[in-house]
Amino acid sequence: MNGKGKNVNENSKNEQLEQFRVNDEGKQMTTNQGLKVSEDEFSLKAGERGPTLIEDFHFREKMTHFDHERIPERVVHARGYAAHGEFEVYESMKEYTKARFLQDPSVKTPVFVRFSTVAGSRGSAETVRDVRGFATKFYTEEGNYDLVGNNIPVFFIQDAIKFPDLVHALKPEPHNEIPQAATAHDTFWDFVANNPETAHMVMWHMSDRAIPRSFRMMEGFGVHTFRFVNHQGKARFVKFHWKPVLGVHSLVWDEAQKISGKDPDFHRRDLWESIESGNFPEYELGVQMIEEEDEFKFDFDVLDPTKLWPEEEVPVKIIGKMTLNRNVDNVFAETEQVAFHPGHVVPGIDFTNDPLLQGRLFSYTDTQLLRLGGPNFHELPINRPVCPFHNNQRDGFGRQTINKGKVSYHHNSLASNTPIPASEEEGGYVHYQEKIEGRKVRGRSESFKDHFSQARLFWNSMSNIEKAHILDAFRFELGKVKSKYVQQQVVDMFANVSLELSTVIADGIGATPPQGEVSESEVMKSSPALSQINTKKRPETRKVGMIISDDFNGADLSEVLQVLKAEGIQVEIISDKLGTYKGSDGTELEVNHTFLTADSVLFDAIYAVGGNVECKKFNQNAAYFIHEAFSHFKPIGATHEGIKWLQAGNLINSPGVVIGDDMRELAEDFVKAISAHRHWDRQIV
Ligand code: HDE
Repeated sequence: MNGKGKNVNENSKNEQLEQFRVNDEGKQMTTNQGLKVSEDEFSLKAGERGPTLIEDFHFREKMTHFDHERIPERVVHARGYAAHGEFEVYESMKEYTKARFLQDPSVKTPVFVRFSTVAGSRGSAETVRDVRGFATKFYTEEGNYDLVGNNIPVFFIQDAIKFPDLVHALKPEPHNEIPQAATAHDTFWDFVANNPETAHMVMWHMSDRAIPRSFRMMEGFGVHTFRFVNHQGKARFVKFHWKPVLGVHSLVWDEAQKISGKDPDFHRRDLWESIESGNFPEYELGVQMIEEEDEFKFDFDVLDPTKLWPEEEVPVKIIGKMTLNRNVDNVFAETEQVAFHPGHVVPGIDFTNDPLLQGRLFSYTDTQLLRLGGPNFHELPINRPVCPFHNNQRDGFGRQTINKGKVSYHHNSLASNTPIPASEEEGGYVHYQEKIEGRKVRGRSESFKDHFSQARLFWNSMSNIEKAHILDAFRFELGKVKSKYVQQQVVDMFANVSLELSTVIADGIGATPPQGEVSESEVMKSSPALSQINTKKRPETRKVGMIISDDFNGADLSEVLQVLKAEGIQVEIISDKLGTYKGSDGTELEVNHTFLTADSVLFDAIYAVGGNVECKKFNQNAAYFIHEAFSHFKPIGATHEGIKWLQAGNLINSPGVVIGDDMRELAEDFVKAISAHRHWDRQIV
C-alpha cells in the first residue's frame, strides 16, 4: 500500500486512490463487520410500542458512527474546496534546482490543490473580503512537495509568534461571535493600528484581490523566500508564483456581498462546474530568483514576508503549467482530510530564515495532530505519497500499515540495518548548509522595520478605479468599527502610506484628517505588474445570462449563440418559468433558471433577447437583472424586444452596452465587451 514505486505518471495518484474507492450502489447493506442487515428502519424493541434494547448492535453502531462524524475544522482556512490535476515543467530547471519533478518536461506530476478563505468557519459564504489560500500538493516520485500559498504575495506579520494574536483579532469577536468571515470589526482594526507591519498586506486586503471572481482567476504566491539548490550544491533565493491563464479578475464589493446570500457556494460551484464541463483551470508556475551574493542589494530584506520582489526588478521566469482536471469523489475524504505542510519539501528545495516560515514549519503538523486525531494521518489516501515510504515509526491511533518483522529501530543487525538512510547521491534529503552565527535574541532585525514603502508602492501601482475600490473598502470596513479611537489610529497610521488615502478615509468615516507632522512615504515608483488593469483579458468560460420569452427571434439568436459558443462562452437561459420556449421560427430553447432561482450577480454578462412579453412582472424582473448588471459594470447585450428594457433604464450608448441589427457584428462586439471583464468608465445611473 506504500505506493507502487514506479515512475510517476499522470495517473499514479488516481491509481492509488482507486484502491480505496468504494461504490455502494447495487450492493446489499451490511454492518461495518460485514454482517448483512435485514432491517434498517426500526430499532429492536421489547414489543412494538416498547423501549429500545441495548442489544441492538445495528442501531448502536449506526448511531455511534453518526455521533462521531465531525472533526474539528481548521483553525484558519476552514472553508475550502479542492481538485486534482497535474503539473508539467516546460523545460529542465536543472541549472537551478535538482528537484526531480522540475527536470523533465515529459513527466506529469499529479497534484491536489485546495483553495480556501481564511477567516470564516466551514459553512461560511465564499465571496467575503478575505485572503484566499492556494495550497498545492505535488505527488512527486521523491515524495510529497507542498506549496502552501495564498493569493496575496505578502503577509500581515513578520514573525510567527504573532500569528495567534492576528487570528484572534480577525476571527469573530469572542464575546458575541460576530461578525462571521469578515474583518470589518473593532478587534481586527485595533490589531492593524497597533501592528504597523500589517500596512502592506492591508492595502492588498482592501484591494480587489480580496474578492476574486473565481479561484480560476486569481494568482497564487508562496509568499516566503525559499531556496533552490542544484546538483552542484549552489543555492539561490526563490519565490514561487502561480499565474492563472485566464488572468486575474475580481468581483465588485456590492456584488460580492449579494452573492454571499444568493449563492454562498459561488466559488466552489464555479470550480466544480468548470472541471465537470471540461473547462480545466490552468495556472503557470513562475519563479523569481535572487543570487545569494545579491542578498543585500535590495531596498527590502529578502527574508521579510511583508515584502514582495517587484517583478520589474526581479522578473518572473515561467517554468511550467498546472491543470486541474478532476473533481474529488468525496469532499470529506479528500478536501477535508488533506494535510498540507510548508515543511514537506523534496531535494532541491529548501527553507530560508524567514521568521514566519520558520514558525509555520512547526504549526502545521501540530494542528493536524488534533484535527486528524493522531499521528497516522499521512496514511490517509489523499495524504499518501505515490512513492514507497519506510521508516521505524509505529503504532498510534488508526494505524493502517501492517509493518512486518520484529525490528523497528535503527541501528540494527537483525534486519541488516534497514531501512537505511540514503546518501545525497541516492536522493537522500540533505539540508542546505547555510552558515549561521549569532546570539540568541528575541528581536527584529533593523532591516525589517520599514513598514510603509511597499504599501506605498502598491498604492502608486493602482489605476484610479482600483484606488477608488481601496478607498471604498477602507470606508466600509472602518465604517463598521465602533471604536472612534481605533478608527482614528488607522487613519493616522495610513497617513504614513499616503496622505491622500488617509484623508479620504477620514472624510468618509467622520474621523479627523491626519494632522501635524506626517511622514508620508516618499516612494514614487510603481510596479505595473501589481495592477489588475494590466492582466490578461479573455472571454473563455465567462457566463452569460440570456433573458428570453416565448416567440423570441430564433434565427437571430442562433447566430449569436454560435459565436459565443465558438469563443468558449457559456450561456444559461433565464425566463419567468422553467420549461421549453419556442422561438418565432420554431427554435426550441430549454430554460435553465427562473427570475426566482437565478440572479444577475451570478453572471458575468446579461444578454436580453426578449420575445412576446406582455406581463408587467416579467418586464420588471428583466429590467432589474439588467440594471443590476449595469451597476456592477458588466457587459450587456440586447436585441429586439430586449432593447426596450435598456431604453427603460436609459442605458443605451453606455460603455459595454451592445445593441444592433447585424447579429454577427453584435455578437462579436459582445464577446469583446465580455473579454474586457468590467466597464469601469460607465456612469452609474
Ligand atoms: Fe497557514 N496555517 N499559517 N499560512 N495556511 C494553516 O494548518 C500558520 C500562513 C495557509 O488548505 C493551518 O492544517 C502560521 C501564510 C494555507 O489545508 C495552521 C502562520 C500562508 C492554509 C496554519 C501561517 C499560509 C493554511 C490551519 C504564520 C501563505 C490552508 C489548518 C507563521 C504562504 C491549507 C492547517 C489547507 C493553514 C498556521 C501563515 C497559507 C494553523 C502559524 C504566510 C493555504 O497550521
